[in-house]
Amino acid sequence: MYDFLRALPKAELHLHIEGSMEPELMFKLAERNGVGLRYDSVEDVREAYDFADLQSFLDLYYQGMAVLQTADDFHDLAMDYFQRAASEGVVHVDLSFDPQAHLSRGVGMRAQMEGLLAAMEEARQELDLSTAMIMSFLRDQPAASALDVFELAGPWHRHLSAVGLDSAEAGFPPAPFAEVFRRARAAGIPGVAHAGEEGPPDYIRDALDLLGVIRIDHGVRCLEDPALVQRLRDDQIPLTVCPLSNVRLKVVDELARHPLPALLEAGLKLTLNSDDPAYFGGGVLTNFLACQQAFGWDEETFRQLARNALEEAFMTEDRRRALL
Ligand code: ES4
Ligand code: ZN
Repeated sequence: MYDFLRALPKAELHLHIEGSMEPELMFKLAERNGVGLRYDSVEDVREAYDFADLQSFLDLYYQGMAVLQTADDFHDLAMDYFQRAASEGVVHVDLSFDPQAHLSRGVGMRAQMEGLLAAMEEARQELDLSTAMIMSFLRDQPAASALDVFELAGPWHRHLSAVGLDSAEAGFPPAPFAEVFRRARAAGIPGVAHAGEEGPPDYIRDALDLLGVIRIDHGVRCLEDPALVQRLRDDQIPLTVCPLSNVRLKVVDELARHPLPALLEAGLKLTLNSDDPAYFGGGVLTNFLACQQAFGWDEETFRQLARNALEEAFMTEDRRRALL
């Protein structure tokens, strides 16, 4: 089964590039940029990754990214991840990033974009890995800030495959972001949003109705609302589920009790993703293997999950035909 899952062409649709920073790279960039870390060693960092909930993770996630300063840093971060992903049999990545988390530290949009776009081009040429960019807004910041960032990114809008919505969810509903998602759509840029991770099923419905998103990130709490499940199934709205993330952030207490089997049984269009692989214990292949262990799924189930991701990824139709 390992060989089968490794060889299966997989697409990653839910990946925060800042959450792919392994402690080794964090130390390397800290030294390169003269940034102090509150850890003495790589082992210290890994030991600190013991989270009670989403917020306790986000606190370390925003801290860790302080080492990212220059375009080269963003390039190296993305290439480091692309190489690992390719070695796990990942053929396509929809990469999310959080520009506000860098702008607020004085790191400009140009450095972020140029570094990430250079790595994406290198991945295409050297790893045969296709990629797409999702620019995410922080929902725990004012919606006016998201609008500013969308305008600031104007010169790079043609590089954006989607806009997203992430960060602390509970208490931060989608509604205030309707305007920025509308503006993106008017510019030909679709939306995706985290919803139903820690937040209630209503946030999933609002993301669909008020933001007009075409995919839901996480979405696992939809099961609390049967009418919503029916809608997600009828419309085959993709959910980008992140099994190991949900375990590490205590959305579920163990993988064997994850709602994935119930979500599958409900006929939903699911994909398996890593979210923040450096923080949650591994990449896409590790998530596939963990599900195999926990649920005993057969090859056909994994083939369908991988196929769902290739169908829903932001890629050219030529590339999709070649991969499907
Ligand atoms: C995130 Cl797991 C998760 N949820 C919400 N926002 C995020 N940003 C990075 N990882
Ligand atoms: Zn996420």
